Amino acid sequence: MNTSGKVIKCKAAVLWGLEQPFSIEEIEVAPPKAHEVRIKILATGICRTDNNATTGVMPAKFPVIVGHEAVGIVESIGEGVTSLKPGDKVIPLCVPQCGICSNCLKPDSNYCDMLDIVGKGVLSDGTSRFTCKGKPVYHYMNTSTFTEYTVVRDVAVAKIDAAAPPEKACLFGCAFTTGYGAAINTAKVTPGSTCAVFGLGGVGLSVIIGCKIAGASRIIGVDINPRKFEKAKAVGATECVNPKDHTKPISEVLKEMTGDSVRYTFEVTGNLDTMIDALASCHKNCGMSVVVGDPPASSVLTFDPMLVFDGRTWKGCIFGGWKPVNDLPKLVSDFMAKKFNLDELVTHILPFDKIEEGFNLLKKGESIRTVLTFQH
Ligand code: PAD
Ligand code: ZN
Ligand code: ZN
Repeated sequence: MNTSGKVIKCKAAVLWGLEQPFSIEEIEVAPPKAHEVRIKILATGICRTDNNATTGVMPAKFPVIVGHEAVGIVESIGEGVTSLKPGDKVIPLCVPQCGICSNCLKPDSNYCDMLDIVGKGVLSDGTSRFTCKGKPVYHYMNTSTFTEYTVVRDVAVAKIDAAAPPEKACLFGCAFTTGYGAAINTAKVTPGSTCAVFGLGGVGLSVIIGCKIAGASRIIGVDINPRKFEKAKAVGATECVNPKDHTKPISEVLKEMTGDSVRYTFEVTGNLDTMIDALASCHKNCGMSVVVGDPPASSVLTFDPMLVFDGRTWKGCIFGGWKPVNDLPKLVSDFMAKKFNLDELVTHILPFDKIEEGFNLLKKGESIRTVLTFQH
């Protein structure tokens, strides 16, 4: 049935308010307006950042449809869309690439002005394309993928290889791209170096994959949940440490383990204390620490300035520093050419209406990535 230009009724997981469960509802999805694209979602991963919207750690307007790590098929396009056509296999982008803002024009910035980090939750004309029970439902991070159909801006879409398997390739919509890029683009990990990765979830394991591909000789995984160690080692960690097993600060433990030679550290938990621990754990004069975890909204961090005065570099990155419209198709091609293997990252595949179960696995620390699949 040709649905182009028509309102589509479909299932979506709506969050009606903070700390409320996902409610599977029938929603209406309006046709795409100018420079927008309507996408049929095939598979979507569950990321900590989605959970952060349910708790208020990340700003969102309610009611909202969250989700930002997906693969889908373009169902229809709005006026003026030239880069995409119905049938294209795509990844919706939480970090768009408009190509014309001052940030997109800088070769080394991916902080596109279209990024919705403050949770405005609407498209360019200031409105939403979703309604449920007569009420508008807000978008999230330009993507909103916990729904059978979504509408996004055309600058927030990367076209990928039609043969890419959705339940793995969706990880290019966030976890893999973010973690791998943090190691390759942001830290620029050097061959033979020693790295430490704090937080061994889907993003942290992707940092490990990046460090390994960059040629790091020692990669230390750090997590307070030892059940994460086996997977971390399977993707390239050479050893793992639980800070709870030690009375000394983790920076001292790492210094002793390595003879003070940790060159790169990555904070991939989103805890403020861990950001300081990761900074203190890299070499005081030539070390670099990268903040990947989302700091809680409106949080303030106090730290000893000697940590940076001594010579450490403290950086952060959004979406691994990639320019996503250009770079994601290439990353997916590298995946198809078997440059990296994402098998270890996807621990659970569930049907979409088991979304609540998927979030419980994340909260209990039992999953790396749960991927939800759709039966259209
Ligand atoms: P996850 O919850 O799957 O993994 C986080 C891991 O950190 C878990 O294994 C925890 O056990 C571990 N952890 C928690 N507290 C501590 C601690 N104090 N010390 C050591 N380990 C700890 O999350 P994820 O991998 O989906 O995401 C990780 C972070 O990255 C999270 O903050 C998320 O919001 C952020 C993120 N950032 C970007 C970006 O563009 N910068 C993109 C995607 C996700
Ligand atoms: Zn994410
Ligand atoms: Zn831009």
